[in-house]
Amino acid sequence: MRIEKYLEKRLSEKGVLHFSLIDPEKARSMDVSQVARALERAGSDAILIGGSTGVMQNDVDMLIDQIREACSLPTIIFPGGVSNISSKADAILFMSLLNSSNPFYIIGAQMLGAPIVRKYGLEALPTAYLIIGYGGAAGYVGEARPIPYEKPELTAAYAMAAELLGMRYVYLEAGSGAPRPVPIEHISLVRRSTRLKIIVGGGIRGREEAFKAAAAGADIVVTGTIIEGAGAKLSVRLREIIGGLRDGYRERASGKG
Ligand code: 1GP
Repeated sequence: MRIEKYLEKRLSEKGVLHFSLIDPEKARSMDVSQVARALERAGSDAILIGGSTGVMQNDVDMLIDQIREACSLPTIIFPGGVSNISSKADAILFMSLLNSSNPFYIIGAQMLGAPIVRKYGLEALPTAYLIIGYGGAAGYVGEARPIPYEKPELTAAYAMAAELLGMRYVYLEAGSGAPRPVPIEHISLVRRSTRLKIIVGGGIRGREEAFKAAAAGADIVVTGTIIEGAGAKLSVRLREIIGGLRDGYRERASGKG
């Protein structure tokens, strides 16, 4: 429960958190140490590691070693499959892609992964993964039936089912690089309908999108693509996003969100 407690404590202090996603496949062309240091300096709260394609355990192990050397942020596996599980991480989002049309992504991969998670003693954060709209590679590979952007009630119904099944987190995913992030109506309706911790990601590139997600009720906002190719401007962009989150949370806490 170490990471779950860390997240709860940070949430009670800050109201909303920022996670950065590093895809091991894309990390090969990145200066990981520089990125990790920039993430910590800008005020990110944890690093998610995972990808839908081209990821072997060895890549994940090496990436985590590099991150550990450069910064002290916790590392959490965001698995695209069983090959993403690494003993070096602090925790894993133990996810079920609830709106997949293939039972493998709902419970099959989890059955294969559970003994490995146990063997490694990894902390599991039980998470419902829901693909909304665009979906990107995660939606395609996971054979999702993406929830239409204009149907927040379907997202809320899945989230309620997840809560009744005992999950504690819900990840609302528009897909990496989505042209449009998860609409705020989905976030606010899940917030009103459950007590799950709400993670939101996909297509969040700047202050405005971050502000809206936090104001609508996101507990954790994930950005991935912005670290690719941002170079020296990365810290500035991250600070804008994290500032947007803080202001969005203030708006929500003041009752206007
Ligand atoms: C993808 O939600 C994450 O799983 C991050 O998306 O790459 O669009 O920031 P972006």
